Amino acid sequence: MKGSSFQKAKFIITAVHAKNYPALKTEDGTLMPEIAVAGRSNVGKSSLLNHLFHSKDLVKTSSTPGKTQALNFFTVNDEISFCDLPGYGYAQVPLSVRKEWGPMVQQYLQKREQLQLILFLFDIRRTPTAEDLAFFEWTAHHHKAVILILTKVDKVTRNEKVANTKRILEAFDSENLHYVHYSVVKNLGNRELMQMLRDALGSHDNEDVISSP
Ligand SMILES: Nc1nc2c(ncn2[C@@H]2O[C@H](COP(=O)(O)OP(=O)(O)O)[C@@H](O)[C@H]2O)c(=O)[nH]1
Ligand SMILES: [Mg+2]
Repeated sequence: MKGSSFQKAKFIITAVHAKNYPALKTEDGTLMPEIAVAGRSNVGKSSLLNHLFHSKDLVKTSSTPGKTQALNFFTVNDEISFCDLPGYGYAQVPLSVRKEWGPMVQQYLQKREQLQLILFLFDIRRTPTAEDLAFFEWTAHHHKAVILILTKVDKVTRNEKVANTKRILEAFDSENLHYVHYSVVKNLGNRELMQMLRDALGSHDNEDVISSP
């Protein structure tokens, strides 16, 4: 990861099945390391990607949350790829559609060998439910590095921010969990997150550092 920001972001493809995932390669022919963005519907996944990409609408944000039931792939600088995962936990999505979510995301986590890092987004105003904890454990189970991104911090006071962060970290109960506070609206957390991404992908050669959850 050379630059300090993501220029030249491109939308590549929408896919549901592994056979349609794109094989994205850098100039020298190696697979691009991939970063997946995961979390509940409406938590701010697409907004975060647009913010990282300095783009207003490359990634569609949802006025009807939970509608996206597919994986969307992007590249930046022809160097790194991103996958915007479909969100879980939106009650108004029909059960038939919700049932497809698990196998789709599970398949991705299992099959995507170039997946290096999962950005797990969590709304700072919420308390983790059993569903959130199950999903979080699921990602850890696949031995991928995870960064917890606490989103929409512009919606809480300073005191709430401290108290909520403590409560959320306790609920996830994971040692060495890297986390960052984020607000797209107030432009907070971007620099810290970029540094964390650089650290995570920069240690590419060192399997131990990359794979420890
Ligand atoms: N206040 C505030 N709203 C946000 C922030 N990030 C996203 N949103 C809003 O949250 C809603 C869902 O965002 P979206 O990115 O579509 O969530 P996704 O379903 O996880 O992709 C939209 O109305 C966004 O404008 C943030 O940092 N602060
Ligand atoms: Mg979205």
